[in-house]
Amino acid sequence: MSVSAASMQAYWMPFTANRDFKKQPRIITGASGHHYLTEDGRQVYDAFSGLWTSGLGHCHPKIVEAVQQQVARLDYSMGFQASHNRAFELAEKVTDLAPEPFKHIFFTNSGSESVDTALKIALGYHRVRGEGHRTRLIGRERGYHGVNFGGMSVGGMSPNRKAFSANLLPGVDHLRHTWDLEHNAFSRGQLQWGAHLADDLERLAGLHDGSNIAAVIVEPVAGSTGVLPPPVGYLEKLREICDKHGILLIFDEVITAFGRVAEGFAAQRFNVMPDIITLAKGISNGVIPMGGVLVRDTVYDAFMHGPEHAIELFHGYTYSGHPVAAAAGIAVMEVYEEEGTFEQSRSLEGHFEELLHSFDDHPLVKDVRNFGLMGAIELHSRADAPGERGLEIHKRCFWDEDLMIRNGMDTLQFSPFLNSRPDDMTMTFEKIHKILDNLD
Ligand code: PXG
Repeated sequence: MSVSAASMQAYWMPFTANRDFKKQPRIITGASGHHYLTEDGRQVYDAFSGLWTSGLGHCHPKIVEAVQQQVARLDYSMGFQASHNRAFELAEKVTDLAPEPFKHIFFTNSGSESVDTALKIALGYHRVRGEGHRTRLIGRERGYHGVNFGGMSVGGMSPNRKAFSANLLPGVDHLRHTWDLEHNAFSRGQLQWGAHLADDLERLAGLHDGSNIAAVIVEPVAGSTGVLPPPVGYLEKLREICDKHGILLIFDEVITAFGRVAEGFAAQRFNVMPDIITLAKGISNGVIPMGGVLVRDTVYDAFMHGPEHAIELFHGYTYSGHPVAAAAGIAVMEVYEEEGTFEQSRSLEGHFEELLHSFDDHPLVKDVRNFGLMGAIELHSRADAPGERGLEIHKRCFWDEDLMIRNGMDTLQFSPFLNSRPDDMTMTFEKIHKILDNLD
């Protein structure tokens, strides 16, 4: 084994059952294109494209070269008070790709940082405009907005909140989630039922008075919770209620941006424009950690007042706009354009949907959901052992089928490459069928 027993103990792995993992570690030592290389020399097909991160595949030559060149030319420069060319170049490329009103981007290093940055920008925006009383933040049940205190507070995944319950931000409410088996089981694409669930925002505006609410944050398609597409008309309704009460609408597009739903941003796919967009993952194809917050002109302009020698937003990270991450991002944006990645992504949607829904009648399956190249198969849990069946499938995929998938408890999640070969997608689900057919 390439990892020593001592180093195995030294590393406390994130979001992993550490003791279970360390009994039979699943170690990756390389990657190329659509495969990982394992330490025992196997090629494992990656059906989750990293962690929703690597839509273009692993070690894309153009991105690798851009990173290699940049790290030798400028490894790091201060990002406060001075900066470097690459961050500005990437900012222009991303804002060019973004919907019309989004002309500015603040760089972060992860989705979690993007979310907390977005919440701070929203609070700061109201304050600079003389509406400092707008302090309440609204998230949604089953939402995932990362693991920092802001994102955890507006997030709605119970296990992530449980241990920190008393320390979450005050003044946060949650909209109801949109999952309802009675109305939406085995849905394909957007849900036909549930637009009215957006009225929950009107209820909260009535309860607190809309003038006290700073922002609402939602994932346009909820990802981590197991892919919950929005009901038809739901996002439009949220937009309408936000406008009525002067509330900022934040789309958390950490997963949905950069082609996952066949457009630069889900805002474009759904034709609903938020005020702030958070992003990460696909901005650098996962190659170097990076995230960002896109804001409308009106939001940026609101901060650009007061003495010009004064800092407008007291916020930033040592590595905001890191030159090597920015170089990766620039190469990634070029590849998206040169290879027609978002069109490729769209052309795969139908095949992906059919493959996922070939599980609709399986006795172990409770629900199947998909949107764009995001898919989930939710299984019935074993009595008294929620999550066990999902983890077992993940492990069988890895060891027996040379396949990497992700399970969130008993929900199997799929995030195919944006440039997948249709045959590989078919092979992926044939293997899943084989495993499910031989599982208790
Ligand atoms: N917002 C959203 C919508 C996300 O999906 C984050 C914020 C946090 O990003 P960082 O970079 O801080 O991890 C995420 C991350 C999964 C899975 O299995 C999802 C994420 C990360 C890891 C696994 O669904 N999303």
